[in-house]
Amino acid sequence: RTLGLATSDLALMAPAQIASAIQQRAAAQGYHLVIAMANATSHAQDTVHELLAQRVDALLINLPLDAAQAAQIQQQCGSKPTLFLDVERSAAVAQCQYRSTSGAQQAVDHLVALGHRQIGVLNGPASSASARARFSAWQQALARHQLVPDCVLSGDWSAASGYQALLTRLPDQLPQALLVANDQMALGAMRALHQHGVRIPAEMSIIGYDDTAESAWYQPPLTTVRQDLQQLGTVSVDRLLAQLEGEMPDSQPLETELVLRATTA
Ligand code: IPT
Repeated sequence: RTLGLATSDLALMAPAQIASAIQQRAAAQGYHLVIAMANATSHAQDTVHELLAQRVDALLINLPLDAAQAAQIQQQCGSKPTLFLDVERSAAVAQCQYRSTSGAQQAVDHLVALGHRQIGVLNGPASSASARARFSAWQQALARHQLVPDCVLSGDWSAASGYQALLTRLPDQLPQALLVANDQMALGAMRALHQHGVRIPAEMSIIGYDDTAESAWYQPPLTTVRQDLQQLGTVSVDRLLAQLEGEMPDSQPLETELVLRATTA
């Protein structure tokens, strides 16, 4: 009784914490977990092949995929139950994902309520379905307040890329507030701002995305859109096991929550 997890780079905080939660839930339900990790150059199909070669009974796919790629992977897995964690919402495959719209709206409403009108965004990589979903959700949320992004930056999810992105705007081309697509890039952005003496939140507000375990320990503690990664692990294993029992897949989105800490004012 073995489950397989194909995952994005575990050097990133969110995928690592999701994998940890999945492993815990699988063990609690009496399943062994095999992990195959993709890297920057590998193809999703090769990562999935590694799992299939180890005769797993069902697969969790936490790789960024568009709808067509997901359909290919689904086909590659044949009759084995599969569940996708990072895929275009429109894909015709079983999914376990956070809703991207509500958290973006809450974050934008919070900044607007604080009086901010110049709101910038720091996107994740364009190759990622979830990064694209977050960006379009922010745009829609801003449009409801007759706003467009004041500046559009992007990174590759790493803290280093968040740091580099902010350097392109420092010292004085900064928005009043910045929506960042994940907490790690927010960490790097904050480092660049500290280096230039920009006070957070007095001179610039920041909202991250994920609420990984470290985010409450940033200086100042990070306000962020929380995806409960422990819950994601639990629910994804339970949904996959239900499929193994022959139930119809449940692809209901999970709900995010804005966690107010100390980086917005
Ligand atoms: C997504 C994280 O939100 C982001 O921070 C980054 O780590 C990315 O994964 C890596 O692929 S969470 C994913 C389940 C959409």
